[in-house]
Amino acid sequence: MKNILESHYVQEMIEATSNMYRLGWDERNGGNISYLLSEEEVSEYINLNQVIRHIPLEFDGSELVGNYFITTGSGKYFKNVKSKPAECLGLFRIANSGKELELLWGFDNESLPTSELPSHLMSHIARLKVDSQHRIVMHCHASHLLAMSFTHSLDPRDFTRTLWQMCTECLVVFPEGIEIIPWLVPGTTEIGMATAEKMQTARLVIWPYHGIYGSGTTMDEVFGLIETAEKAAQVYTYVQAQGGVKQTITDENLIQLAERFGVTPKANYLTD
Ligand code: 2HA
Ligand code: ZN
Repeated sequence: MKNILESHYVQEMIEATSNMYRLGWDERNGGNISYLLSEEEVSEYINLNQVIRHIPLEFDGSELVGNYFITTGSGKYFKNVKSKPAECLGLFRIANSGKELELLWGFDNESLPTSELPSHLMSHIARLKVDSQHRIVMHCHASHLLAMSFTHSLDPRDFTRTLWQMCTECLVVFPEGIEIIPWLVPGTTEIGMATAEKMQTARLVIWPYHGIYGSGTTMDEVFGLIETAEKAAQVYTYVQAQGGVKQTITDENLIQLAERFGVTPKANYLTD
C-alpha cells in the first residue's frame, strides 16, 4: 500500500485548508471541506475491508451508500491540518444502512467528521443530480462576503449583480449567480436541506451572517469560485468606503462579456 499522506487528495485538503486559514477565512474551527473519492483512489492507499470505527449519521444517507469521502473533522482548526492530518481529516464510506459512516482512515483520537456533514452530504446529493463530475463541497467564513451579508440586499439577484459588477471576471466564473438561504442554525438538517435546495441551480450559496458554501469538480475550481466571489466582496467594501459607486460595468458590458466567453448568465439577471 502507498502512503496515504502522499495521496493527491490528502495533499489537496492540506493545501486548501492552509490557504483558507492564511486568507483569514477560517478562524478557530471555522470551515469544513468534503471531497468525494472513487474506490480506485482510496484502494491504492487503504484496505477497504478494515473499518476502524462506525460513526452514526444523523440523516438518511441512503442516496450515497457505498460512496467514499475525505472530510475535515469536527472542532478541528484549519491551521493545524498540515501538522496533524490524521487527526484533522478522516476518510469514510457511507454504510449500506445509510445511517452510519465506516471510518477507514484518520479522525485519530476519537475525532469526528465536521458538524456540517448533513449540509455537505445533502449538497453532494443535489450537485451530483445536475453534474456527474461534481466532487467537492467547501464551507468557510470568507470575511468580506460575510460582512456584505449585513449591509447589502439579500435578494440573490441584487447580490449577484453587485458581485458581477465589482470584477470583470465574476460573470465568467459564476454565470449561474450566487444563491442565499435565510439565517438558520448551523449543523442542522434544516440548514442542510436549505443549502442543498439552492445547490440545484448554483455552486455558491451564502449563509447570511455566517459564511459561504461552494461546490465543484476540483479543489482549484471550488477554491477559485469562493476566492473570486470574496475578491468581489472585498472590492465592494473598498468601493463603499471610498464613497460608493460613481460608474460601473453596465448590463450591456456584461452581455458582451458573456458572449465573448461563451457563458450563459442566469436568466433575468441582466436587463435585456
Ligand atoms: O465547523 O464553520 O459552520 C465550523 C463551522 C460551522
Ligand atoms: Zn461555519
